[in-house]
Amino acid sequence: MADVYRNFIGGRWLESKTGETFENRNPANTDDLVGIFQDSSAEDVDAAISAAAEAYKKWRLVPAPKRGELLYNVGLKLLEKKEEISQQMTREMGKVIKETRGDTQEAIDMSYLYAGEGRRMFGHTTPSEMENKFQMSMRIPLGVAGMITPWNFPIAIPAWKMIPALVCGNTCVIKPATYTPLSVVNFMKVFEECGIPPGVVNMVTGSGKNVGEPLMTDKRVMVVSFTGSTDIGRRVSEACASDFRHCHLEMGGKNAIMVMDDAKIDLAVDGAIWGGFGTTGQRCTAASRVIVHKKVYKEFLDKFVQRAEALKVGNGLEESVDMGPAVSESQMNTVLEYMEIGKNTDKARLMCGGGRLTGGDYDNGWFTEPTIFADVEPGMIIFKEEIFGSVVSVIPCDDLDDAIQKCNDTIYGLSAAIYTQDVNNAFKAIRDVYTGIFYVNASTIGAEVHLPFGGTKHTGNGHREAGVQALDVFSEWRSVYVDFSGKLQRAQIDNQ
Ligand code: UN1
Repeated sequence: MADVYRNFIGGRWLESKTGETFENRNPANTDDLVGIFQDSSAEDVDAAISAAAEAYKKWRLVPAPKRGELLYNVGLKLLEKKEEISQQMTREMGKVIKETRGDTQEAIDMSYLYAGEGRRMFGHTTPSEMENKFQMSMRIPLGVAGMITPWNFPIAIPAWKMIPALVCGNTCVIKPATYTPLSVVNFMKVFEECGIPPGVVNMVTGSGKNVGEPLMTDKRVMVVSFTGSTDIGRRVSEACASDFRHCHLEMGGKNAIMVMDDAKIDLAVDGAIWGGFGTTGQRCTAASRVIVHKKVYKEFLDKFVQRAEALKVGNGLEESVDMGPAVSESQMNTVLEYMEIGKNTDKARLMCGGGRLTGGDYDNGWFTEPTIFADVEPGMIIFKEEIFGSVVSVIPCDDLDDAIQKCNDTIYGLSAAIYTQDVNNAFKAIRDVYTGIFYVNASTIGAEVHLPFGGTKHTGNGHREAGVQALDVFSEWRSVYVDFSGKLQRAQIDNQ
């Protein structure tokens, strides 16, 4: 019998008031029941928000360096449990163990980075235009912060959101993705073991409709941080708009690698394989388009296809496996549909893959083939839409200008990359590609926690997570004027 996991509310592990549960199964082997989780409702969300609101009264007054120390301990504890957490993550999500170790490491990095931020969180002091007057700006917390997180980075993304929120003095209610609640349960246990006060972090599992919706609409939740689809992001934005509550949105991508005629082709192929098929293509930053200069198009394509065909697909717990399954049956079906669209509607040239992997152990999981379409053109559906699976489109281009134009020809703006040996090409692309993240001679994936993460256009709403910039999501500015002149001093008037 699989373990039953409960919600974490006010420092206690509680069953949902609904009495309902849902199953979480291993996408590489659906006979493997990972756990049973609470199928919660608005009532549970209400309890979690109440606990967070109560805990906020004290947590906001804990000195930020102390909050930072706790987060440092969270990092140490995550490190201690890294292997166990990563193994369980592969089991519930499917991506290969090397990558889940990276996912856990990203949460550790974030904890260390923000532990230090507890002693910084810089404001400004400025001279006054008056005599005997002091002024400064400082960050203040918002209150209860709500987090709605995706399944593709089951602990890294919760850490990107919760760690900065906590250091700023907010308290948190998180709704994990229904495919990956165990990783967030593990995260909550780490907080608990590090002695976080009851109610400072809370977790409610369940569906978007029954948990996500009440969380985003509750007026006590002062900021909602969401990562997921553009459609749900729009809904979060609308839910917060009427009360002017803050929201931070991190949504889709249709990221491109540009390969110029002077590129090191083998290096570019490495990047296209890693960016296209790493995490089974289920990254917001996945390299789902590769735009290749016509002079090296054939050479690149031949090598790329050869490498994709050699990828070992299977259960991500086996160290030698390169690519795991899709996270779920429905995600697999979406990807299979795009493969059909590529073949039949877009009529792109299928170079390899194009379907589901079947036979033997594959029949127990949601495995798709590494798939490459060539001669893809702007206007085709597979050029435009985010697929979130093991499908890469290769697009020919005439020169750098054409490549940049095609790279920018998308409603999204998360990540992009260029492979070139020409520094002029590289800087022109850095300037003219309109994305939040850009790589030179590296793939579209691989962001580090101390730089801002996020995108332009339909990818985001102007915010960034990670980096020092995440502080802006989870705090507000207060400007403070201290007049020690003992008399009325009127700004803009008395100093003229
Ligand atoms: C995502 O693409 O969904 O940049 C997150 C990376 C990781 C995070 C990716 N550090 O590849």
